[in-house]
Amino acid sequence: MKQRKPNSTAAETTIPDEGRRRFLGTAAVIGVAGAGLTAGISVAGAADQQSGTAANPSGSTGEVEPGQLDSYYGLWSSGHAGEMRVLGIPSGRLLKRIPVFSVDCMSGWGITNESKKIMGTKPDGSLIYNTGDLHHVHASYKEGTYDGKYAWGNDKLHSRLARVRLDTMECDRITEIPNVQGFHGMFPDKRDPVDPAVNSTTRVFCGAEFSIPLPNNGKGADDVKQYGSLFTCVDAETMAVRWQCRVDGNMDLVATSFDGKLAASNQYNTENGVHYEDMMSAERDACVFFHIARIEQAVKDGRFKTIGTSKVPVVDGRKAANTDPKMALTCYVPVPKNPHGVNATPDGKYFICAGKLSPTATVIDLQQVLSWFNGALKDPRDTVAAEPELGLGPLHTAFDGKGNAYTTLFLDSTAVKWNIEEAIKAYQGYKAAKVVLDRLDVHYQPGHINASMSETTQADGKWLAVGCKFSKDRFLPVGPLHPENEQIIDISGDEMRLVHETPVSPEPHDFIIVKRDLIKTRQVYNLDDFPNAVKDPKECRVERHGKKVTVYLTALAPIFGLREFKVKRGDEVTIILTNLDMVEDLAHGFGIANYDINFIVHPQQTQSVTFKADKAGVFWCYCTHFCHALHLEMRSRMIVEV
Ligand code: RUQ
Ligand code: CUA
Ligand code: CA
Repeated sequence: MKQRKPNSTAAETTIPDEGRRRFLGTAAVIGVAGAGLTAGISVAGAADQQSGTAANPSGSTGEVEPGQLDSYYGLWSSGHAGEMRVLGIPSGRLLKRIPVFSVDCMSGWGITNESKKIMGTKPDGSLIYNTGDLHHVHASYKEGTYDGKYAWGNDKLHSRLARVRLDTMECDRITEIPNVQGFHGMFPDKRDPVDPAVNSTTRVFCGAEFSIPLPNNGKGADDVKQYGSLFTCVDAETMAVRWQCRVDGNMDLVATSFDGKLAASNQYNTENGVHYEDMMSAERDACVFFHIARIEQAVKDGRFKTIGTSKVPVVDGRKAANTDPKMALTCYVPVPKNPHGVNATPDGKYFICAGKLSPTATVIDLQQVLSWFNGALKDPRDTVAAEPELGLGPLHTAFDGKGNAYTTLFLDSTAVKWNIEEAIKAYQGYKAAKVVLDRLDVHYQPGHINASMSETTQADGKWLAVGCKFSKDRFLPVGPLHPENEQIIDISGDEMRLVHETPVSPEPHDFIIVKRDLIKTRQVYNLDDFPNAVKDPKECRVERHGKKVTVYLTALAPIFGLREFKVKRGDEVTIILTNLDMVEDLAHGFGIANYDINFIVHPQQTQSVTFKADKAGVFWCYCTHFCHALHLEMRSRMIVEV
């Protein structure tokens, strides 16, 4: 195992102490004016970031000194923990967990009416799904780089696409995709569509990994010919499903081109096998390309079907229906068997499909793919520009913006740095080509890999994160399941250098590393954004309509607007709570003893809960979130009368 010292990188600027004190001072003053004895928690970090002051990590070691800020946001998935996470990079510090598909009793996600509405409920008000499997995180783009608006995460378990607003870092929409299972790969447009006449909004493309009977209605389970999988396009703004494209084989990861013309997905099961031996039987699988403009034209022209009860147009992208390249919606490029990740190079020229069962990565030239679609190229295999041998178990690839690629080798437990143009020369027969530039042991069995700003026009070649699936001996053991290990690697020099590692709770898959000044967060909500806001403590009251009772409540440190409220056993109670505090970071919580109710409200935010008052008695409602010197005293009583 190589242990290397960090490359020396240019020292980044430090925020002067004086400036920092000023921020602290301002925050403290607002704190006093706004809420009396507030905890006076400093908000220097947010202030730095909002004002755009360049604070720094110490750069070369990846350690971020106490009081200093990271230079990148890491947006991390969590797999079957069902949440999105925010890490500071390069430190690897966990800054926030964003519940998405999972219920979270700190924030009240899945408990408040507002979050339940986003997650989806049954007629009785309970959640449709309590679980999810969030694999991939990608953020919205404008002109080839992140615009700081949204991040999306997929749910492989229930085939849902979730959107997180990056200003509040909270989930605001979830869409379930019809007629698919195992929705895995996902990637948004990297720029707005080329032809606004056909489509004027940004899209998110979603690949489905499992084939299912179409329609999946209990018939045809034994007839594999009825099975299929669909590639889905979701509107980034409305989050509505726009269209689907049926393919042969399955899909796995998804990539999009920088010009908005192409999307692709790697296929490991072109065999359409149901059992794993069948899925490995063919020597070659494929990377399937989608000609987006043609698909959208076909939808516009009415050349589609619908499946089952879904109204979403489904076009036919299967091989048999796409034999004429000039009309084809899809192009199947053969690649070695059972490939995995497919990634777009930041220069916009290539997609790289990692071999998984083959020790190679396949470099596909997008210009050549377009040539095939124009009829100028006969064999789809001729779109391949290179196929370097990298090592055992290539899974995912990241980029430094200097022409180099970094691929994880799952079986070798290494990250390999290689040069794309050299690989192309080698493929053309040039013997002296120097393809592999460096190898670094990682610990252990890496899956995803990503570099700072990797799949954008601003790929900056500074930091690489490698998501290691096993940490074995790297951390104190914590029972049967070890944490996973995110290793942070300095890629600013010729050699990769491991600078440190961060244990993470299982099980992250993919992640992106975004320059911090591209994301502008807000800390205080706007009262007017909540139609049900209780705008004044004087408006606090209890209203009854038959057995339905609504409690209008405010929180203003350190008191709730009602010291007590009375309901009757058997009532359906809705509590609407507005936090009237205006100070950054001054959240209040609301927990009702023995009633399984727990949520928080941010400054100027309104949240509500609805439940059945099925137990008589006195139940203390208390502020669960530390807010004030009198936080413990911040209480109300729910009196449930018989
Ligand atoms: S996958 S280890 Cu869910 Cu992204 Cu490749
Ligand atoms: Cu309000 Cu603690
Ligand atoms: Ca296969």
